[in-house]
Amino acid sequence: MYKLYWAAGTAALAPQAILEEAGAPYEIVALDLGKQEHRRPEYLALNPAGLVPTLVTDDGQVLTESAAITVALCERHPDAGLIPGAGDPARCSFFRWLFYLTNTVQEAFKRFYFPGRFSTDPADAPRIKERAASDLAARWRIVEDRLADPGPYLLVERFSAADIFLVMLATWFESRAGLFEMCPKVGRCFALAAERPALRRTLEANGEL
Ligand SMILES: N[C@@H](CCC(=O)N[C@@H](CS)C(=O)NCC(=O)O)C(=O)O
Repeated sequence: MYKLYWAAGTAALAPQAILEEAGAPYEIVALDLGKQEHRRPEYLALNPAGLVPTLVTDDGQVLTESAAITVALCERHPDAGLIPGAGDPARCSFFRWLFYLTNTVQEAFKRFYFPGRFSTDPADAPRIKERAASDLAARWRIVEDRLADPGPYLLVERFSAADIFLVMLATWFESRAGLFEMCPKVGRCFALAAERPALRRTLEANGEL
């Protein structure tokens, strides 16, 4: 049985959705970030960065980094069909978009929500946040262009875990309606993904539906 160290509305959503898609048994270990439970020594022993999520596999491997966990789960559950296999030309595209989302879109969210962490001078926070907001808009537009060409998914007709990652990040946008107005193809991808029972259950468990 997998153990997912989790908090609602965090980067644990994508791994949780993949576990649901795969029908893999898992136990949630809910962490209260407000109580700094992710900074306790027993959690830091698993995830030294003190961030959520962490996955402990059924054979005892400890995995961190939501995108890495995403790939590992997809490969451990190939029947779920969420990642193109070795030798499939769509695999490069899968990694391109998953890494773009985690390195570029997710990165800007961090500056947007935690601007104080990006300078030693608290007075810089408003400018850091302002810049992050414009970066987020520009970076989502690149996703939008991809989904318009022709979509509806990042791998065109094929739903994959990259779309699950997209859904997770879309839930973080300050105004979901605002994101979908700016990026209607992102809205279409989100709506299609949310029709999947596993995604629906996960979004509900995270208070996102
Ligand atoms: N790159 C990491 C980032 C994880 C991350 O930043 N998690 C946030 C929640 S979404 C967290 O644990 N925040 C608590 C904190 O920063 O103190 C991943 O994708 O797993």
